[in-house]
Amino acid sequence: MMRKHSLEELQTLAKQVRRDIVQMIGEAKSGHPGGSLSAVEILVTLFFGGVMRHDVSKPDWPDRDRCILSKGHGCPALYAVLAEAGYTPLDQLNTLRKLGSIYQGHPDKRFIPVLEASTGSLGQGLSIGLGMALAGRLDSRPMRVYVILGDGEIQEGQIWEAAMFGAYHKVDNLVAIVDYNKLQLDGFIKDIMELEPLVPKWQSFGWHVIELDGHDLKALEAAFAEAEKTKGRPTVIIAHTVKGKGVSFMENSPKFHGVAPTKEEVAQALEELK
Ligand SMILES: Cc1ncc(C[n+]2csc(CCOP(=O)(O)OP(=O)(O)O)c2C)c(N)n1
Ligand SMILES: [Mg+2]
Repeated sequence: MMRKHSLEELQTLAKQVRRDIVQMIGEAKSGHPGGSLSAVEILVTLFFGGVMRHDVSKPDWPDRDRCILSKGHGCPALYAVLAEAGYTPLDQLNTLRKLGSIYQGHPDKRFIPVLEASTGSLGQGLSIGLGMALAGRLDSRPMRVYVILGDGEIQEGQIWEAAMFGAYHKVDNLVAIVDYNKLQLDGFIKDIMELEPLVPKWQSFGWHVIELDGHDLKALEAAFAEAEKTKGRPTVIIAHTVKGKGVSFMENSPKFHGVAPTKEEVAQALEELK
C-alpha cells in the first residue's frame, strides 16, 4: 500500500511533477500545460497523501481506490504522478505524444493498463466513476472513486445527469473534484458561460460540497478525509486553482491552455521550479 507522505515530501513531489510536465510538453512541442499544472496538488495528494488506497505492486487489486482524470488533456500531470509512484516508466515521460509512446496526448488504457479509464472526450468521467462506485457498492467493496473535472468541462450536460443520479442513489463512495481554474479552452469561464453560483448549484443537486484552495495540500488532505466521513451523499470538492500554477508566464494565461513552451521558456520555467 502506498504510504502517506509528509507535507514536505508532498511539496517536493509537486515541484518534481511540475518539472516533469514542463519538460515533457516542451519536448513534445504540443500539449496542455495550463490545466496540467493546475491539477498537480490534487493528484499528488490523492496518490501520495494517504488518500487513495493503492499498491504499486498490485495495480489490479480489486479493492483499490480509483482515480479518473476526466479532463484527460491534463494527462501530463497524471503521467508524471503515475511514473513518480512507480506504475509507469519515468524515463519515457519525454516520449509524450510521440508515435508508439504509451504516453499519448490523452490517457489511453490500451497503452497504460493501470489507467482506470481512457478520457479526453470531456463530460464523461463523472458517469464512468459513478458506474464504478455503484459497482463497488454492489460488490460490497470498500473502494472509493475520485473523479477530477475541469471547470469548463462541467458545462457539459452529461455531468449534471451524473450529479443528479449520484445524489439520488446516495453514492457516497464517489468524490468529484472540480479544478476551478476559471479558464477554459479559449478564454475565461465568466466570458463564455459562467458557472456561478457553483457551490449552491452542487448543493441543490444533493451533494456535500467543500470549497478550498486547490494548491493547499493540507486543506486537500482534510477535505478528502471529510468526504470519506460523509455518508448518504457524494462529495464534490470545489478546488480554486490557478491555471499554469508555478510558472509565472503561464499563470492565468489563456494562451497556455494548449500551447507548448519553447526551449527558452522551458529553461525559464525549470529555473522557477528549482
Ligand atoms: C467533448 C469535448 N469537447 C471539446 C473538447 C476540446 N477541449 C479540450 S480541453 C477544452 C477546455 C476544457 O476546459 P477546462 O475543463 O476548464 O480544462 P482546464 O482549464 O483544466 O484545462 C476543450 C473544449 C474535448 N476534449 N471534448
Ligand atoms: Mg479550466
